[in-house]
Order: sequence, then C-alpha cells, then structure tokens
Amino acid sequence: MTKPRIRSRSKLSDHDNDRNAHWMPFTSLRDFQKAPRLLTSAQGHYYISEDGRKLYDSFSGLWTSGVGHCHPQIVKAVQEQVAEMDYSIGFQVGHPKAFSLAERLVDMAPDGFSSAFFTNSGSESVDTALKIAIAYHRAKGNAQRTRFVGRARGYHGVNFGGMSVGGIAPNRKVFSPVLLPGVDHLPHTLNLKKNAFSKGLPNWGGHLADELENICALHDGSNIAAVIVEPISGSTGVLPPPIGYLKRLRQICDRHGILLIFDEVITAFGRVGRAFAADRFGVIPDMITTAKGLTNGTIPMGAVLLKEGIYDALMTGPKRTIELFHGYTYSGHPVAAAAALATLDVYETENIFEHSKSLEPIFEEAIHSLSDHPKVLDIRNFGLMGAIELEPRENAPGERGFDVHKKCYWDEDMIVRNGGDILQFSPFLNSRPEDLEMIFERVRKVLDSID
Ligand code: PXG
Repeated sequence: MTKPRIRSRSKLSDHDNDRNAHWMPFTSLRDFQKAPRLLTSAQGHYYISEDGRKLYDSFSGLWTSGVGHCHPQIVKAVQEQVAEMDYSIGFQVGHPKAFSLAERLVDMAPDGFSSAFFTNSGSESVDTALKIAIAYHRAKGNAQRTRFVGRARGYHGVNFGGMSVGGIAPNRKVFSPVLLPGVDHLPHTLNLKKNAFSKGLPNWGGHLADELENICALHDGSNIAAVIVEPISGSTGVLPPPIGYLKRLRQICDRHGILLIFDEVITAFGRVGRAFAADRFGVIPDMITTAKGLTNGTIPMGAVLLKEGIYDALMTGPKRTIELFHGYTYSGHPVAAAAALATLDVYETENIFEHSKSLEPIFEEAIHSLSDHPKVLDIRNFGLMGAIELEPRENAPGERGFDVHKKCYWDEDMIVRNGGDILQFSPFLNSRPEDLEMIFERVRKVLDSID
C-alpha cells in the first residue's frame, strides 16, 4: 500500500478513504481530507495557499502573530540564534538570553512581579502556574490549600490541570473521570438576554463574581489554592468581563488568602492595547500565564510571571536543594528566547500596543456593522478581540459557523476562525483601518450566500 499523502486538493479527492499520517490538532479530520486547506507560506498579513492564492489572515495566526507573519526582525534574530547556539541545556546551567528575557518580562509586568518561569505553550504555562500555587501554599505551611476554581467556558489548554480548571464540555467529556479532583467552576458571564450586542465591557453581570464567596463558604476558603480565569475568555467566543467583575474576584481572593491567576495567553502583548489585560483593567493577579504573542508565534514559548512573594516563599530548604521540581527540556530555549526578545523589541519600536489601542473604535464599528444581519445572534468585542455568534441551523449546531470558515477560505481568500457557530476575530495589532472594514464586508457576503 502506498503511504497516504496530501499533495493537492484534486489528488486527495481521488483518495477519499486515505488516512493522513498527520493527526491534526482540533480538526475534523475526515472532513478535512475531502478538501484539504493547505497553507504553504506566509508574509505580513497574508498566507499563500497550496493552490497559489493569497489569503488574508483575520485571526493573526491563532491569536499569535500580532505584528504579522515573518516579521523581518524576528526572522533575523531566529536565524542568527539558531546558527550561534541551537540548544542549550537549561537544568543547572543557563544562557544569557533567557535571563535577559525574564528581566524584560518582569519589567513589563505590573509592579510586584519578580520572576518568569519558561514553558513551551499556553497549556504548559497553565499547568506550571497551578503546580506553583500548590507548592507556594505548602511552603507557607498551608498544605491543605489544594483546591482550584476555574470558570465555565474558560479555556486553559489541554493538559490535565488546564483541562480540569477549564470549562469546555467537549474538551472534558471523554476525560471526565480522570480530571483533577477538588475543582469548582464559577458561572460564565454571558447572558444574551442581559448583555447581547454590548460594545466593550457589559454593564450586567459584575455580581456573578460573588459566586466565589459561595464556593468559599462550601469548601472553606482556607482549602482553596487558586482561582484561574482568562480576563477575557477568548476561545469560547470572546466574553469580556462585566464591569467590576474582576475587581470583585480580586477582593474575594484577598479575603480568603487565595491566589489569583490571570490566563493571559491571548490577552497579553497588546491584544487589549496594553502589555497585559491586568494593566488595562487595573486588577493585579498573583500570576500571569502567557504564550502565543510572546514570540509572535514564531517559535513555541510560554512564560508564567510571578509575584515576588511567591518566589521568595519557595526559596527554602537546604541551600543546595532544587527549590521546585518542575521544568521542561526546552524551558528558556535559546532560539525561542531570541525570538521573544526580538518580538518585544518590535512591540516597543513600532509602538504596537498604542497602535492596537487606537484601532479599537474602528474595529468595534466594523464588527458591529453586522449586528443587523438576520443570522447574527450577538456580537462582542474588547480590544482587538471580537466574536460574532450566529444563530445555529436547526438540528445542526456548529455547521453554519464551519461553512463560513470554509467559504471564506475558498471563495473570499480569507482565514476566519469558527468555534462552532461563533466566528472569532483577532486582527493584526498593526492592521490598517481599511483591513478591518474589509474583513467584515467579506464575512457579510458569505453570510448572505449560505443558508
Ligand atoms: N490558555 C488560553 C487562554 C488559551 O487561549 C491556552 C491556554 C493553551 O495554549 P496552547 O499553546 O497550549 O495551545 C490557550 C490556547 C481558538 C483557540 O480557536 C485558542 C487557543 C487554542 C486553540 C484554539 O480561539 N488558545
């Protein structure tokens, strides 16, 4: 038997029953094989598809590549680093770029943050943060603090910790019996009766943070290690926090000695016009998890940023002991560190965060231009994050959204991401206003043309 291969759309259609060796992540594989959507190169705001078309990227990679694909400064830094030192052992030995990067991140972070722990992805950042929370409380003499609180519709990656605190039923369903014990979930904050079509932060829903008090009353707050939330839920369809919500969470955590973790894998590095959503909302957590925009998506890398007190609490035991038995072969990888340093330079020299913020009103107007469309149930936005929730087809939830994705790809030369019937938008941080308008003109055309 010849090995299955994807060559071209036409070739694949001759081999409908072929199996691809590549088991793609979060992909409907059997559907994909019928008409593979293959990208072969990328530059700036566009991809080039295998069939030679130039596709506009309305999702900046996967919330990753805010300054555009193949930014020359980042490419150069990676090329130079890979030739100078491709890999360096990170356990008990270090290399200067990882230290410089950690310092830069700590300087960018809100006051009181003092260290960064490097990972390779958002999922690893989340599991690292959860482990550090447990280790911290134990070091402080509170070994009973092992419970976690997440939130419905939260996404914290796909590793066991992140899945357990996450609130996405399909991701959890198959693994339900083996998720972490001792996890509760806050209710999510989306209520279409109360806050549909709100622009920016919804007025309704701040009180939903008080549910944390009920969870503390049930288990006793002294047993809870940490609360983890995305300041704005991203992948479940952009749910900006109701006004006052995050402040209330912070207050309740403080009252009970619980650590607050902001998962900023999407919201960090300019997506909401500042280095971190924590800055934008004026609510300072104890840990911040990051990935994606840290390297503009160029090389996989994540980082957990930690407040001083957490680091200090763990510097105990015999002087020669390893303080935290945790780390990855690629923590602080030199090529990733070089990519991240170059990315942070670009953010600074090209005033990316300011530019991103200045685009917000244009983006808001452009996305809400679809609010009159009969297939649209809701539109939500904050920063340069936006979602259009479509009315599902009868008995076929998710299909309309998936059709929009495919039709945009084949007929409108544009990548549009759908999560079921919710279309998500993560435009480039250095977009031009006319690009933002063009995205939603094309989406309208597609919505008009499908059932
Ligand atoms: N936390 C958050 C808030 C994320 O958005 C992760 C953790 C996990 O990161 P890694 O690097 O392990 O994938 C994410 C990832 C979507 C979508 O369609 C978003 C993500 C992943 C897949 C799809 O919005 N975010």
